[in-house]
Amino acid sequence: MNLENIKKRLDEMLPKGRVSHSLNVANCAVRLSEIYNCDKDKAYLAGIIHDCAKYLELSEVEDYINKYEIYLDELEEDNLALSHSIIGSYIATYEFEIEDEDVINSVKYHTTGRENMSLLEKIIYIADLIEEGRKFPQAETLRKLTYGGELDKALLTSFNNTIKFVIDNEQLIHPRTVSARNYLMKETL
Ligand code: DGI
Ligand code: FE
Ligand code: FE
Repeated sequence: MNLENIKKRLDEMLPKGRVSHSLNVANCAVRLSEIYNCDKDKAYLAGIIHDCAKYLELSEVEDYINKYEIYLDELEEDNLALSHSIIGSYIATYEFEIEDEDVINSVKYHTTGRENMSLLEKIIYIADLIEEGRKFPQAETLRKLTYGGELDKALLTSFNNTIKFVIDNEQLIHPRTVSARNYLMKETL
């Protein structure tokens, strides 16, 4: 599918506010690609599609899982907040016909992060949190770090924020969030 058709499909799959978040993430990811020397086209593409599965109905989730034989772990099952990134990566592959593994993985791991993330994965992860529409209290700190050349520090701070947020909300922490945080912490020591 070309970019124009992908955008049309996204307009059908997502409410207006989420389309605008996705465009903001894409534009932010392009800006970050200039700073950190990443592929701008890949950054834009990964940005616009990253939340494509965020508004699936329960029956559609079931259909996708069966059709593409998607494995969801115990925490992802019945939790679209965690599974939309995994399911989205299959939609990227099979419906948007994207072949680039790095783009696909940037969608797949944009919610939890993971160990040893690629530059594109890091850019999409952080652009999701600092795009101009994001108003939460820590966003400004993350923007300063990210635009100031401290991408890994911004990521580590976000993983810590997420872990605190999940604890405060009495939810389960996904093991990938923990590995992402520990990996980066060891690396930046
Ligand atoms: O899809 P977005 O809203 O743009 O952002 P996102 O894909 O980063 O999703 C954020 C959601 O993911 C938020 O509700 C918290 C949730 N989340 C992230 N890491 C974990 C988590 N939820 C649980 N239970 N455990 C995690 O480790
Ligand atoms: Fe998301
Ligand atoms: Fe998002």
